[in-house]
Amino acid sequence: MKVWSLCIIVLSCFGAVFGQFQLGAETAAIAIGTDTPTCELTAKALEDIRETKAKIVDVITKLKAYATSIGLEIPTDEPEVVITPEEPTDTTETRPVVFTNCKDILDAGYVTDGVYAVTIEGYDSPVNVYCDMTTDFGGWTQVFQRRLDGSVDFNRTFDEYTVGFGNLLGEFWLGNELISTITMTTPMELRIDMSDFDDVSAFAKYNTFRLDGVNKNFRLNVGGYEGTAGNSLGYHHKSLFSTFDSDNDVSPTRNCALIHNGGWWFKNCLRSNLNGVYFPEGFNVSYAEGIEWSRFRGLRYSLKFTEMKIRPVSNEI
Ligand SMILES: [Ca+2]
Repeated sequence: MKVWSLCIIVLSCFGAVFGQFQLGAETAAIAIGTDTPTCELTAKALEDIRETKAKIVDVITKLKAYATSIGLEIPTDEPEVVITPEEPTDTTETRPVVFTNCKDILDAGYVTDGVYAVTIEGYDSPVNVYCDMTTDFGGWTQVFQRRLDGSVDFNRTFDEYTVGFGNLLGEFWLGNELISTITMTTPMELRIDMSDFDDVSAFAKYNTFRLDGVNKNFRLNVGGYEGTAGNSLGYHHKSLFSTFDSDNDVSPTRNCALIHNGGWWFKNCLRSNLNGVYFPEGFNVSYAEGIEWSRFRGLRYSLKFTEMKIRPVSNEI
């Protein structure tokens, strides 16, 4: 009711002033002689004001009644506050989620093999990797090598192996720099799956796998073998990565990568090389020029399929 009260006060003041002028100077006594001039109304003037105010209030009351009778809403000074309920939280909203490896993604409920984006320490933007979510209870982070049809040339330079090449959905090498960063950041285990052209499959697992940085030529640190394919990588432990244009093997007379057609951690050449030339089924492979894993099919047989993949050592199924 403050609006109406305000009107009343305003009109009352108007009435008071009007009354003063109407009453004239004889009804007002002006006190002069004080520091602060004051105006005092006589008792009669106050009575006139009260009567005027009562009349105004009466008029206002009648106006309100009339307004109500014709359906006009009379505003109050305590307006109804309409509380708009907050929009319900949309729980289906897609929020950016940061995953650092395929195991995290698997734990979040993504169970399908495929390409996912992960954040890698030292990289400004997410990196696409291929996650094998199904082999050996899943969570095999970052498949970093695949051979399956010979569509990609693996006889590449050191720099190309450093940054990676190929197609994540086909044949590829993820890149030594990335593999090194991942394995230097988080202890990883390695799994290698392979099969021959008779579709006989085998695997090799290593419970430690780490590549040193480029300043150490991506030196291989591998150990703790188990599997069905035989340990044909342990021989290369502590070997540097070599390509035809960067001979880092221990042979003073040979360039193993040049001889065997692909980049690998050659020591004094072969027990394995999964980055050799892809030969089709039935091709008569010469000694150790193809995709080789000596303990599985020997060094005169080039494999049909290989995948190299890693996941955190602490992975608990
Ligand atoms: Ca050499």
